[in-house]
Amino acid sequence: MDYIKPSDAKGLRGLRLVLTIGVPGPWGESAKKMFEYKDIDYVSVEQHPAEPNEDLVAWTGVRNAPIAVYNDEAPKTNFQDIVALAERFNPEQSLTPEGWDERITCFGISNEICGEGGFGWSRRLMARSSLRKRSLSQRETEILSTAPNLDKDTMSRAYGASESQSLKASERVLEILIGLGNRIKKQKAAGSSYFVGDRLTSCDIHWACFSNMLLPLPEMVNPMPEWLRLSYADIGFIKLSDFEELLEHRDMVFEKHLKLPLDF
Ligand SMILES: N[C@@H](CCC(=O)N[C@@H](CS)C(=O)NCC(=O)O)C(=O)O
Repeated sequence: MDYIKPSDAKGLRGLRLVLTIGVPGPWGESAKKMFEYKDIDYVSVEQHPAEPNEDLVAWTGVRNAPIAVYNDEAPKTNFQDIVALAERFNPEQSLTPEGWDERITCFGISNEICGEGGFGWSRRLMARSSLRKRSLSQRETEILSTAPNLDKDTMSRAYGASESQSLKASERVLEILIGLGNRIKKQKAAGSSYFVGDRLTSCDIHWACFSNMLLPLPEMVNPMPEWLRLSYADIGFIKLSDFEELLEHRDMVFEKHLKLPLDF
């Protein structure tokens, strides 16, 4: 993927999407896939993980990614605002259910996946502790030694959590996976392969992109750094075999609706 610098993006018009360079950040991938699905063009702007990104902050007021900036509008960083922007640009290929109940369910599911305290957020909390707690094989130690020296202070300042949230991160992840798994089983029994109704909506894309933090997509379609793959795949006491339907769902979503390989 070609990126431009924030200082160059600032003077442009149209849609500029700030993304973390070199990694499939789940929030960023979801934003990218929503725009791709709807054939909405954007210019990719670089954000460097765990760094101060001063030029980005000077332009948008925000240090991390994704950030969607359209013309002179306020930068959009929240997953829900990014879906709304994509819907505005291409309402025909809608990713939002029409019915009231279905819409609330769709955004509720996305909030469980992408919201503060949700799946991605809690997986990040797990990652901060789990790899350090268990003993690593020699191969794992070698792989982790290739990880860049990310500024841990910047990250813990950026993504604060209470002590109980940190302690309960794995349980919260499990709760969400069980909820999502039950939902997809119910939908399948009613004849649908999607989380809501009988067609693709934004929460399906959110799950497909965030599922990388349960089981990363294979190297061939997802050439992410090995150290990050190790961290994304480290799910502690959670058993992958309990969530086969969720992995089948993401494979179906990528196969039918989204482009692979991932490009970051
Ligand atoms: N603002 C997003 C969450 C963004 C987020 O957590 N971004 C992470 C992962 S994609 C990131 O930028 N990490 C790199 C960094 O913080 O430097 C939302 O609320 O939907």
